[in-house]
Amino acid sequence: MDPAGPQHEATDQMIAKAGAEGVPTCFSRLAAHGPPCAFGTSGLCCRVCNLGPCRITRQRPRGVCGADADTIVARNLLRQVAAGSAAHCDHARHMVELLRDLAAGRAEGYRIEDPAALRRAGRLYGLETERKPDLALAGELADVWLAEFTAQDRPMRSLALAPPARRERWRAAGLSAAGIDRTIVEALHRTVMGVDHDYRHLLAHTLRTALADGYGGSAIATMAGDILFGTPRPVESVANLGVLHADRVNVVVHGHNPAVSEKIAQAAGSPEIAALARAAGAAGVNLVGICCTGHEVLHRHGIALAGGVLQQELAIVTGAVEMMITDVQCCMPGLAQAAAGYHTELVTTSDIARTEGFTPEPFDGRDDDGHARRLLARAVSHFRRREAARVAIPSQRAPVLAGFSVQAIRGLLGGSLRPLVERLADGRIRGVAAIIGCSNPKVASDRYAAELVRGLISRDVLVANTGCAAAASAREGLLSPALAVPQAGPGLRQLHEQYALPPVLHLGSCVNNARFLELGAALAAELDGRADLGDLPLVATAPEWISEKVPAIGCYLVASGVDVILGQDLQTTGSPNVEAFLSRHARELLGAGVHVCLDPAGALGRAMELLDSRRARRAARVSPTAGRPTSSALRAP
Ligand code: NFS
Ligand code: SF4
Repeated sequence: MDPAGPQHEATDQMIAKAGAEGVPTCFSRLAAHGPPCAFGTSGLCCRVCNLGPCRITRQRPRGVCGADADTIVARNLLRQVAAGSAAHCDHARHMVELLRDLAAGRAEGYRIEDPAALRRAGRLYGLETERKPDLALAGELADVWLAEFTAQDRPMRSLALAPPARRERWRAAGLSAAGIDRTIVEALHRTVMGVDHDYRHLLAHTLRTALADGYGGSAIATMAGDILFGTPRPVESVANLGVLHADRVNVVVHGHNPAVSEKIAQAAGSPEIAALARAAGAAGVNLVGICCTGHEVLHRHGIALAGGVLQQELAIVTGAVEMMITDVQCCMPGLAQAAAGYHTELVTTSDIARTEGFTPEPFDGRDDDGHARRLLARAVSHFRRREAARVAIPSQRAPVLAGFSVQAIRGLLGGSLRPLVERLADGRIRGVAAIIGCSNPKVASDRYAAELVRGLISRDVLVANTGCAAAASAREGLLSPALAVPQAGPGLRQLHEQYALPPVLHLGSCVNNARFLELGAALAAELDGRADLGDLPLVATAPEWISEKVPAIGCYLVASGVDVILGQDLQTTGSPNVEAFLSRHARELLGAGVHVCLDPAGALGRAMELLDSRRARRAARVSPTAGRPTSSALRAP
């Protein structure tokens, strides 16, 4: 299988098919929209009150209330980060509630899939883990986690997932986030008209809010998912639109909540559903994933990945999808227009997500197994309505090896991260780069991510992939060791030869970026007890961003000491002060900053520079950053 260009053809073919059949997609709507509003892209549009909305220009440098560009841009960024963090954190809340209900005997059909993950998490929070039954421990842990949402005047306990040196920095800078709910509510309060106007003070709360996401929402969602559904282990599968089957009932799970997709996955494997499909004239039921929920079932069941956020409508355009089962986040409302052109039924399983054209089928923890079976039976009944003449499934599918939890990585390396730490120290491996975030049709989709990943592995940088960026790598064959290893440098090839650790590690969904924080903390601990993420050759890149979740992730990575390279500007270009804060001041204070590199060659150069200088600083045993905080700008009141 050729890992290069042709994999894009699947997407291109379906865009062309949609065009020929008059089916609108985000690609056609983007073209119709033309260039976006410059006030919006620069962050200079304020609509937080009805004195405005106000748009800042050189002639009108202040809004009606007197707010300047710095205030408005910082306020908009904080609102974005609060919304992105809220998405991850509310997802986490649903997982913790499920764990609590399970412990109380109220979540029929669910169980503790991974008791070792439960005990691991219990120990992290100082719970007594050895002398009690799983469900009792699960109940205690769920209570500890729920208290992370409601904590008022103490920092989140989950911040202790970071190395002690990093926590000390947060304390000194006043960035230790209180409870998740309080932190996010405060973000909205501060950004109401007439409250917080100092851009530095607003940006400090932006970082604080992001930390509530990274160490709160995202980490808790990841740990709870592992407990309930299993910690991922390496698993083989395939990816790209070619995973749909012409002769089977195709069902797509799409969204982010692993609980729903898990139940669908279990039901799809049942003989009862297979028999129904055969009776309907199909060869069986083919379950595939889109977006982060797709990564969840890929990692735990090896279920094929049809694509990321940009393939959601295109999967329907194949004409071969009987049902798409969505939950929360990244499920475009435009799916309804795409599905209207075919026989596809759209289902929403979340009580908080309703879209016209989607059938509401909320999963509520009571008889979710039965619910999943009934949905699949209905999907089977749609098979007869498929118009054979309009079915065109692209042939492209690439082999994938997924399932790289930190535990799986450690397992492959012989039980300890030492082999990786040693190679990072002597330069055989030049660093670890997280390549994360969405795919965006505004840029030459996926090419940035693919070129960057190839460049990094050829220079012996281990790549950790999540979310849609991982789906992009999957399409390029970069998640197949057989295809990726020959493109890697000698250090990574040797690592693969000795330990079977491939050059590109698929860490999971977008909330699983917490696995990158976990990996960083574990590498730091392995290096020496006082080390910090800022001391390690780590970097992160979000080549293409769409969702507000990406600015949130970027901010918690920077706050953790990991430099972040964005392939597209944040909506902050209207304030040079805000941009200087995020790039330079953050570096003084936290040892890392935000960089923007619009082309992949630039991003590759910057990533190598950052990684090499981190390794050189470490080797010279010089402080990895500009040292103690030099300014009180980030200090909490
Ligand atoms: Ni994360 Fe991007 Fe969405 Fe997942 Fe994909 S669009 S912000 S990667 S699916 S969340
Ligand atoms: Fe305009 Fe100020 Fe109201 Fe924003 S808060 S809309 S800048 S008056």
